[in-house]
Amino acid sequence: MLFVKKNEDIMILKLGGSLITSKNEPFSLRKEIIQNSINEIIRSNKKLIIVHGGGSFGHPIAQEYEISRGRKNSIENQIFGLSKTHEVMVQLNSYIIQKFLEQKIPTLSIQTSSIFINNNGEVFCNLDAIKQCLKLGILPVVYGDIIFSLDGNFSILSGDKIILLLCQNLKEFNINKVIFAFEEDGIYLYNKSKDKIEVVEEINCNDIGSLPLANLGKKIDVTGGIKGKLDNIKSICTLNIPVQIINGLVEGNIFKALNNEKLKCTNIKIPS
Ligand code: IP8
Repeated sequence: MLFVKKNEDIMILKLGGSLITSKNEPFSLRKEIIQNSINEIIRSNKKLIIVHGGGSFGHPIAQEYEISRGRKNSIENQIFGLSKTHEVMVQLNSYIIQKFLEQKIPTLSIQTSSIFINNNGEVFCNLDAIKQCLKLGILPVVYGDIIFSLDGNFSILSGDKIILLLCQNLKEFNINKVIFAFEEDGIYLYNKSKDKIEVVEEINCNDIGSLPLANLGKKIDVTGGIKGKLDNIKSICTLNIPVQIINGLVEGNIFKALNNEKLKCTNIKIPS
């Protein structure tokens, strides 16, 4: 079928930067993980949007030039760093697109910095290209990127924030689930009675702010780490879209999540 009916069900899948790249070594792809993820996505045959993060491509450069903090004259060559951050994200994105095309899956790169713009802290978007992709059966692949502000400033728009913006603005599609594929089994909480940390199976969206989050160590992340992720997830759930946090390293998990099959993960329940 070429054209989709109104309010067709779609899902959004985030391929976390720490999943698809090795965060310890700049510009290192986890090729096998990417290939397995792509195979599972193709096998699931679901209509979806893929959003991927920056990992060891975007984050180190963005951090070096302090892009997320906006224009700073004290940082040498910061504008060069702005284009460089974008360029390395394009490289990562191209690799993923290429892998889909090798399997003859129509896929299109959507350039975040061209469709989102910041005006006084509010992000505006033109999602027509994504809508047309979905209508034509093309898989749109969006990515965390730099974002311009109308006042001449700039920042970073994370993959997570992009997902929230898609959920808020893609009204003619019914987004029935957002899946975050990371390299952990889900959200780890500190269980006081057992004095140990464990993955929580289900979280009520309203409880997100008061969770005893376990500290799993700090990696370079210019866009807010787990706390920032959970704030975004809460906003997504508030739109009545359930969220699932899965371990993309475990073979079969992405396929299972896309097919709503049972798997070890954290489910964030929408408010009842
Ligand atoms: O990894 C950030 O996206 P995220 C992208 O989804 C850049 O936070 C350019 C650092």
